[in-house]
Amino acid sequence: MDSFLPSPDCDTISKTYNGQIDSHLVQKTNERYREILPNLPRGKGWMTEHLVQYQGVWLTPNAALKGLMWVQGHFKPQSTDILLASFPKTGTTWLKALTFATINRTRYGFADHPLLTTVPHGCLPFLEACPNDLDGFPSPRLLSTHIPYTLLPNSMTGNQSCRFVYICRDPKDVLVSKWLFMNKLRPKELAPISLEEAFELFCQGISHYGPYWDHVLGYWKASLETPEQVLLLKYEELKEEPSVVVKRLGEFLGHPFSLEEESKGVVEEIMKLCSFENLSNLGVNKSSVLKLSTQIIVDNRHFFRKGKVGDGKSYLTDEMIKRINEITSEKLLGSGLVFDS
Ligand code: PAP
Repeated sequence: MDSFLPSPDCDTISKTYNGQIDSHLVQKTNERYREILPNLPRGKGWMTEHLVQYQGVWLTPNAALKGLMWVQGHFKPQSTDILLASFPKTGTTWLKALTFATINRTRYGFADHPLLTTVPHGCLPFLEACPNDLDGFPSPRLLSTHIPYTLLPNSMTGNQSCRFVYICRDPKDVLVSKWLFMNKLRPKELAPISLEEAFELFCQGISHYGPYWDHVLGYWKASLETPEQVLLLKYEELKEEPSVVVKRLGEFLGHPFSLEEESKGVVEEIMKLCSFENLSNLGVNKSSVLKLSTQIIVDNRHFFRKGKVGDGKSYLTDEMIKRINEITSEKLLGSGLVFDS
């Protein structure tokens, strides 16, 4: 069990950069980081003061950029790795819970399951935060990432490489969820970011790991090209037919539910355990915290807000809805991917 619960906090990055793992590589990455940082385009940050644009994606200048550079340069993937990939606020927490429960369903009982005492983010490592602490992990390693598919090193993509489960969500719900969440994490000395401002930035693609549409399209195309390696799920379809999606997830991961399991209600047990109602009411998710970095500590309860489809629209004006829908149609045109609302 313990091996499944490494600290997912970004301090491990500092450990890396302090040279405890491979001082030569650390030094090289640090030098490269210091060299490129001043020349990167800057945009307004949601949680931090600024974001920087690196290889077309907007990142926090410290942990996210360093994490990406480290993964690109030095991560050693294994063909059995399972990556849960997402753009922030699209359903990551739920996907982590469902996948962790699905692949470990014969290992843990539902009455004393780790998810009852650990926030889903604490059940598996975040790749960008601890890429070096993963070597001793038993396979298959279950990891999570926010890195866009197109920026992953070749060693991680394509046939015979890692498998990815990607979750995406209607951009209006993502924007609003992200705006509310980021303002909670925004340091007190920075004025809160208004919805109008967040909307403009989001539409311009300036948000962590944005542009959102590029992020989604990268994984969508990969799911079409290599369906055995990349499974794309929508938050909305999970809401509508969770049991169908959980069964698909089990099959994709090579852990299909047997008829016996189905008749015993194992799929339903997993859905119940991972439901918004259950997780959001657990003591650990009501009152404990998750340390994302030395500066950023998040109350677990912030990962569980409403968990509804379409809630974003109640915050946005008609013009905002029209504009974001137009951008979405334009960006996804011809891709075959649609968001219905
Ligand atoms: P993260 O990027 O901080 O990990 P992520 O989990 O991707 O966030 O998304 C959070 C959203 O998922 C929240 O949506 P909301 O703001 O619109 O409410 C959160 O409420 C929702 N969520 C979290 N857990 C669940 C769950 N078990 N079932 C359904 N939705 C959930």
